Amino acid sequence: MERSFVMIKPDGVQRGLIGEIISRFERKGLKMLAARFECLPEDRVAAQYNEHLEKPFFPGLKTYIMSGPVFLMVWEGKNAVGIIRSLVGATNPVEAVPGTIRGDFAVDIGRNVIHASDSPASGEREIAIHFGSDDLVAYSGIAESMLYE
Ligand code: YYY
Ligand code: MG
Repeated sequence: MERSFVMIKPDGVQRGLIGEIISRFERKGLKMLAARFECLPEDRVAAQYNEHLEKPFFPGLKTYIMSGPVFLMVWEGKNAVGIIRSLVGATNPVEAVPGTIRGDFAVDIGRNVIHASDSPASGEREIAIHFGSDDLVAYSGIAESMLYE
């Protein structure tokens, strides 16, 4: 099983999309392991986006991510990282296909509603930035015997 770190960004929270996004993940068959609602401190924003620290868009990205509360989650499932990236859609909403979260709800690249890990390794790295191992709830999903072949 793979795990992915997902964050509903301040625009997604303020636009009332938390329930809509969780619902899409639940319907797909993914399993939530942890969640937290908070305003992020600067050090964790920098750690999460460490690959982008030197990019010209980083100062604006940091200000935006810290502009209000975010909803952090850990989701698990077979191929969870790739499946969540396909539910989320392309980074730039102009390229995000309708039916994806960004395709349905976003317009600007700098206000694209949601973050999701781009590989299993970044998933584990990003989970460890925001959650301790005690925060991840272990339980069996009763639908898994029907979901997985
Ligand atoms: O993983 P993903 O969120 O789809 O895109 P990244 O290339 O990792 O960029 C992270 C984040 O930075 C993106 O969601 C919006 C913002 N960003 C931006 O504001 N302007 C860019 N030209 C590229 C990225
Ligand atoms: Mg990324």
